[in-house]
Amino acid sequence: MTVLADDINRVAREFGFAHAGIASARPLPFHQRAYRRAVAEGRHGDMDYLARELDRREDPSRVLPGAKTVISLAAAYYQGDHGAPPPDAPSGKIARYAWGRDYHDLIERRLNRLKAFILEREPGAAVRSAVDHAPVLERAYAQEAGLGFIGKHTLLITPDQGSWVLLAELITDLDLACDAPAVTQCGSCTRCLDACPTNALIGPFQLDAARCIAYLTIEHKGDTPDELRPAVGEWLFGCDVCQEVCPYNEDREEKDLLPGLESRDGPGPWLALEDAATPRSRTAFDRRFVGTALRRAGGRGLRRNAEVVEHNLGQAPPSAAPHRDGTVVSLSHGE
Ligand code: B12
Ligand code: SF4
Ligand code: SF4
Repeated sequence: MTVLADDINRVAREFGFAHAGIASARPLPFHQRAYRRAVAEGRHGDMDYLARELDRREDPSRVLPGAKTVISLAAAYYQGDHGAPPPDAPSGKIARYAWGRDYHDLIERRLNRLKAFILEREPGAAVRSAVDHAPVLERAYAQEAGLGFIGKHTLLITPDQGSWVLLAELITDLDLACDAPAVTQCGSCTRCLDACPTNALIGPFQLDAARCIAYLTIEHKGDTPDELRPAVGEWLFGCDVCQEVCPYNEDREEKDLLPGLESRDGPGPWLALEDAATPRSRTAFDRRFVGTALRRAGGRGLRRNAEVVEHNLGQAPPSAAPHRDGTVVSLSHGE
């Protein structure tokens, strides 16, 4: 089905995706083993859902019976650097993927349009969409589909947008022509591992999520561990440090930005700490942050983060974060 595969690629770009590729839906034993090892070592923090239904997560045919191919899609979100913080109010940094509107709905809508296009051509086909929270090893299938390679910071790096892309998939029972897989090209570089403020990258391709600022500021429900608070620096929601230092992300320009992710449609690069820390009812919080990714942290989470950043702004920049075993390692990077 080469013609349909080519059409899917073309239409995906028309619908706003920066890249599309197709991989076989077979399980990927290398990634299965890496995933199981990470879960066995407790590297998923308290994101218990990652440890559930492992068989399902590792095999697309458990998500869609009869699955033959995974159409992997990447949406670009780079639109510059943070720039200086607003001069008028102490503020915290927002990770770039969250500057505009929440990507889930934006991508889901486009996935549905692409699905409708496929069903028009192949009315009997089974097609299931997935973005982020579906049980799919998104980076692994994207690499298989040739969209880019997984870097040592564990993220997918594309030739055009570097790692500044979000991923999504359509799993199908169609026997589409597959693309050639990409191979990792980090070489001897270790910039991301050296720069991670909390030493969350405990080895190449190994992330201890429980130490990652993205986890601590978005997914984690409890307090920020005392020993990691200084290293969180100014990050109020998410963290981009391992991507900022990556040579594959150097000199990026805004290109193929997914419509809706523009920072004018969301919080943008900085959020006033006072705004983040304002106590609000559930309804008032939802109203204030409606349509943005910041809702994921919840009111309590944002208040906790604002308190950490406020404390850090009054302190000298952190120079070291303790490893899991308690030893202190100097950082080459300082927030
Ligand atoms: C849970 C989760 C998190 C957790 C854990 C992150 C992680 N690396 O696992 C936390 C909250 C920390 C997080 C943070 C972020 N996340 Co997140 N996250 C997810 C989610 C929902 C599941 C990931 C997962 O399964 N983790 C499980 C563990 C076991 O995976 P892992 O340790 O990385 O192991 C894999 C690889 O490293 C690989 N591997 C292991 N060894 C080796 C060796 C070699 C040679 C190779 C090639 C590969 C390899 O095998 C494993 C299985 O594939 C995915 C969406 C999805 N369904 O995939 C998004 C996803 C990975 N996140 C995404 C983003 C954007 C982020 C942040 C950049 C957000 C931010 N700016 O704050 C940070 C980046 C932190 C980082 N360096 O990874 C994007 C990444 C896009 C991309 N370009 O790759 C995804 C794909 C969401 C999406 N739909 O776009 N995330
Ligand atoms: S997102 Fe930040 S804390 Fe997490 S691995 Fe990357 S640099 Fe480290
Ligand atoms: S910073 Fe270096 S090691 Fe890390 S992902 Fe980029 S190229 Fe790979």
